[in-house]
Amino acid sequence: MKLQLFNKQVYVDRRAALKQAIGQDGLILLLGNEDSSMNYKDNCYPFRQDSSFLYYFGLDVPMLAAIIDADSGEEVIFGDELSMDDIIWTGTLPSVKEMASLVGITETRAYLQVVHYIHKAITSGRTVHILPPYRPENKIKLATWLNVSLDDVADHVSIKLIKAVIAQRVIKTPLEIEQMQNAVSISVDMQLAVIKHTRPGRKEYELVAKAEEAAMAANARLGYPAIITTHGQTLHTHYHGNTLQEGRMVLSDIGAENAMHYGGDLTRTFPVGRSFTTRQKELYEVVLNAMDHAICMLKPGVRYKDIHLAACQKLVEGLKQVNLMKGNAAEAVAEGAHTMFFQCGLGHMLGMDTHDMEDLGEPYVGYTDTLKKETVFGLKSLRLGRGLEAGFVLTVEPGIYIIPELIDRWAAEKKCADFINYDVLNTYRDFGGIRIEDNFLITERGSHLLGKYLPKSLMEIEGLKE
Ligand SMILES: [Mn+2]
Repeated sequence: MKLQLFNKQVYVDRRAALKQAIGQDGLILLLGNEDSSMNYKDNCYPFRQDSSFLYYFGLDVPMLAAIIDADSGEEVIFGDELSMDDIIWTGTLPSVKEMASLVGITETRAYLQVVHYIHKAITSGRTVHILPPYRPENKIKLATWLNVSLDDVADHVSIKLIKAVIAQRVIKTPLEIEQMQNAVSISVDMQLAVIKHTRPGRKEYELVAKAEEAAMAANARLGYPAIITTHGQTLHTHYHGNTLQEGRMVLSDIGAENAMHYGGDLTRTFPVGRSFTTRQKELYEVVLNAMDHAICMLKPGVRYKDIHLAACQKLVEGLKQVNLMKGNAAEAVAEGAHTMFFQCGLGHMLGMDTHDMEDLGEPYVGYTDTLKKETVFGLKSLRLGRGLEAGFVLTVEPGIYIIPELIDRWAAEKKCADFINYDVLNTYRDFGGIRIEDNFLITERGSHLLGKYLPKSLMEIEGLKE
């Protein structure tokens, strides 16, 4: 097995920057992931290393942990050598020492020696900085090693470390941008394969197969489970058993995770048959106009929340044109009337994680000490609100989702009846949903579309189907 890594200096520099951000203030403990069983111990999910561990230590191998001593500067990787059984069943690997040297680390210890380091630090009153665990096995380890209950692990998470890691990872370097360009371009190829395979009579899962094939053929995999559906109104459905029927649209939200674990996240909505119906065309244009408006606003200093709200207003203006909404567009957005159609946020950070660093906490990744996430329907699902900075990579993904159950609920309450034409809306009950999503790098002056261009206008999409 060959390990895929950046140059050693990349990791040395990243850790040096982290040490500087933490200052002389105790131990930084970063846990890698271990293999996770699917239905019995030896049948595991595909291994996915923790992204922060990958960022600072690069080693895409299960059962490693690492410590950075912010006081002494010492860096240690903890891991066990393979047993003969490991070698027989899963093959060989370089020794822990050899792997550590690939990322500029000379000190290595057996895995459980990490406990000794932690205890020593705690007994001498030093801080042990940890990130919030999202896997049960790592949570159990932390509880055991720190000698606290599982419920109390959350209280021992280091906000200082969270903020330092986010500040570093959120600004993508040219090396990372190159990886993301690659991941998004593979995602484009996946989308093209799906669109070209779409025709009446086929099943949704046949399209999922095309997406997986295109990813695997590029030495990538899906960064998140495919959303390929003729019921696009369900934002994150993973059911793929429907038959594609003429007259409906397919919503395809898929993204590659490349060999270096950087990801893309693209969505296109297209007709099952050759062309969109008139209603589909009209609402597609509404979403596309909102998207174009949002893209024009992308630049450092602008709050993403304001871009989200501006996009919402564009959606309302468009929905008024087709008589689904009425009244003053700004007031409609202030009242939340648009959330009948657009229940989620405009986008999120993107990187090694599809929702980049969401494990570290949305309040720190997408918001700040002074800008907190709102709790109302709609804005509670906006993962990114803060002011943009050059080097951010994010998604822009407006949509219109016609959810019959939501129509009935709101109509019964006469909710936002000054802004929504319920009689017209009821004739759209079977419409489905539209989402269009691309990925952008924020630059000094504005933004840059990542990856190869993926057709998105009505004409371009229909052109692909000929
Ligand atoms: Mn997305």
